[in-house]
Amino acid sequence: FAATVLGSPRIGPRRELKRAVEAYWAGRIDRPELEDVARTLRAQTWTGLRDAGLDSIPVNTFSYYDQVLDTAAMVGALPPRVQGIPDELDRYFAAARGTADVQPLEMTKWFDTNYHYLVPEIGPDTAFALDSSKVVGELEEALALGIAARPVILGPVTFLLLSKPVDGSADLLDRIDELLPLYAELLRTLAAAGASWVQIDEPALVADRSEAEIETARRVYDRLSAAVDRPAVLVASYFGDLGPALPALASTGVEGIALDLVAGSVDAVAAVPALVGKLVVAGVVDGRNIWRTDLETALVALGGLVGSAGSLAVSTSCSLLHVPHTLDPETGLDETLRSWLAFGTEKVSEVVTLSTALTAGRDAVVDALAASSAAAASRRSDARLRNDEIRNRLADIAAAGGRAPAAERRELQAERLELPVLPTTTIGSYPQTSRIRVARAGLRSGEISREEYLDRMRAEISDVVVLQEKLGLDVLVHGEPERNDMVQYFAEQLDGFAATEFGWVQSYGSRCVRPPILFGDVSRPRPMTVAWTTYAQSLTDKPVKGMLTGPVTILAWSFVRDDQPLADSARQIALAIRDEAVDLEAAGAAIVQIDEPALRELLPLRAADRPEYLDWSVGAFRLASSGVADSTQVHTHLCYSEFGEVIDAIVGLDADVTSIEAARSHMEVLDDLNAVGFDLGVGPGVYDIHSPRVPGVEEVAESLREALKAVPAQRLWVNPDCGLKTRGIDEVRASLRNLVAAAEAVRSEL
Ligand code: THG
Ligand code: ZN
Repeated sequence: FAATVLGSPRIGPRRELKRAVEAYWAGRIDRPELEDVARTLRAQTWTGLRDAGLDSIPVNTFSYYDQVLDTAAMVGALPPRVQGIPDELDRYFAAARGTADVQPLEMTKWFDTNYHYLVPEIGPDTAFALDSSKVVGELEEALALGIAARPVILGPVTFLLLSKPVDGSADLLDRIDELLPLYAELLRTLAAAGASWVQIDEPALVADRSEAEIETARRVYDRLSAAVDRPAVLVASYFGDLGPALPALASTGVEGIALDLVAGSVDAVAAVPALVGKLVVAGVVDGRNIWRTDLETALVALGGLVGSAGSLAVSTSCSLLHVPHTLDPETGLDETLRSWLAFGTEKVSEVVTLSTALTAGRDAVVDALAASSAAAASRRSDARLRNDEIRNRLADIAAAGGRAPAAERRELQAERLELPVLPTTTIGSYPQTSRIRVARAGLRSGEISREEYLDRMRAEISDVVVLQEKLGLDVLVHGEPERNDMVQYFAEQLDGFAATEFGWVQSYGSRCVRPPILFGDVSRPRPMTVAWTTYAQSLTDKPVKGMLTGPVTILAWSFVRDDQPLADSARQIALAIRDEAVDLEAAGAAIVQIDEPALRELLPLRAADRPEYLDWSVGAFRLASSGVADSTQVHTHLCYSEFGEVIDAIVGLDADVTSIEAARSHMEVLDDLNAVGFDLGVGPGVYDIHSPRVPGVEEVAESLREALKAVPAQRLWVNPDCGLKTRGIDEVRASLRNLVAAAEAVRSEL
């Protein structure tokens, strides 16, 4: 084949799947209705890809929740605690979301994206067994529609590397020989059902892998390609270069290898002679960003591959799961900006154009090439890409000094704030109630005026402040009713960013985000949060924290410029956040919190690239946080539990107080921080906000006593482990009451 994509968005152009799945969970629709929505979406996706001109179409990229969970179900590796649930779909959703009696699987980030997959648990008792019904079902469904379907499955190496060993299991890759026969049988079944190609995804091979792991991958694909009665095998890599895994895969009998030529480079290909016998699927169209491809540049890259590959197909760099469905309904975007963009559908057209250029010659696509070049030229020359005032300010600040040493700051802040030992606080957001959602929708539809909306938000803030005073918390927040998604909220107010109306991207399960588009130099036309914080402060004598999102997180959750280093974009955002922090301080805030929950997420997949990343990301945070006086306390919040790789960066942030998601692994994180000499304020979350369960007083107190073994009382803060926006108000009230009582109890023991 000559033109394909590695996968498609699946949530639906109007989030049809999200709505259907949530309706099914709520019991509002039954299973046949859910399946009907799913089948219709799949058919639309496939026929759309076919009609656009792709000659090989990925299937089984649909999922009711997550493709890694689908794979666990396919190989019989759902956790034992859900095995007793008789209905197969209920069992699947129980593993994904939990039930009253059953804990769900853990969720974690899919490589360096903002997509989350469910982490399969594999123990000594996991008995792998093939259930190919989903993938075969989708294949047959597509073939019946006359689609040239190519089933996509997650490869066994990546599946095991992403899974979590439980119950005493250790190196899961040792289990590969149990999985191999299942994959071989699956290939036979798919061939018998009519598949001529199968795509086996092995993205784990673009991260650092040991020689033994690469050798395992080679052996796996030697074995699978030696099987008879199988479709042609395309091993797909994405999110980086395969490095030493490329020659290993090329030495096997697989027919094709897909390469990410956006995150990776074409140079690697020429160095691997064995590729001349294979189909190289060239991922030259960026599958995870929204820029229109410069087709001339892509043609040069493709040209560079011609002698090195047996044959060549054009594709996206990865699945289009990470971009919105289509640019079509985005009528609100500035025309010029719109002409620079390509979402899912538009990227498919680019793939077809490039493929046509290769097979039929440039003349067949001159108009498309000219349009692409014109868009690229328009983007390059747009005045919004360069704001010299901002660039000059950044150059000046680089020379300016930072904050005083932490110990000096601590004294100044203690004097100013007069907080008790073990101060209590919350992370920032309070429940997004239906009242808040109704008001936001009303403002959008024009049903209520801007003034009315502001009044209602002030009423929410007032409620939250009164609640916190009643509970006896020491450091208050305004509750963030005005923010739906924090990144969207800031991006909407910064120049250099654009927002979409329908640009939803799946984040996990039925949950979606609408990443803003960072297209130009960033500046802040006016304060973004000051009025809300000031209003909250006017209602209380307790300190109210100003709440900001950090530059790295804003960057990580946006579609970013690809015409300058991420580090440069980060510094521009940091400057805007710095200005906001300074304005908050000038308006009276004694504490400013700058959250960086995504600091870990952007960590490069290859260790060699990490020092540079940590350097600029920490630098951006410090730029954002060092404009305020030494007497103003800077807080930050980080919310993931795997701190290992960024532990030094946490020290580097130099925030006066760091709250972390650690309800489950409390002591480990504190010990790790101690080990690297961290001696600033720390608030290890004392209860898990991801569960509706209300923690008891004694339970929280015990957690604090544990923490006090690792951290002196003078440095310890008491807080939940994350924002409260997804919780119900009654749970929050009860949980925080217990949190305050526990802090009081432990204080009295000191
Ligand atoms: N914002 C953004 N990215 C994120 C998070 C975020 N990535 C990591 C983590 N947080 C993901 N968590 C969620 C949690 C909830 C939702 C999305 C991602 C969610 N979304 C609404 C939905 O799908 O119905 C839509 C929200 C909206 O209206 O904007 O509930 O916090 N950028
Ligand atoms: Zn958090």
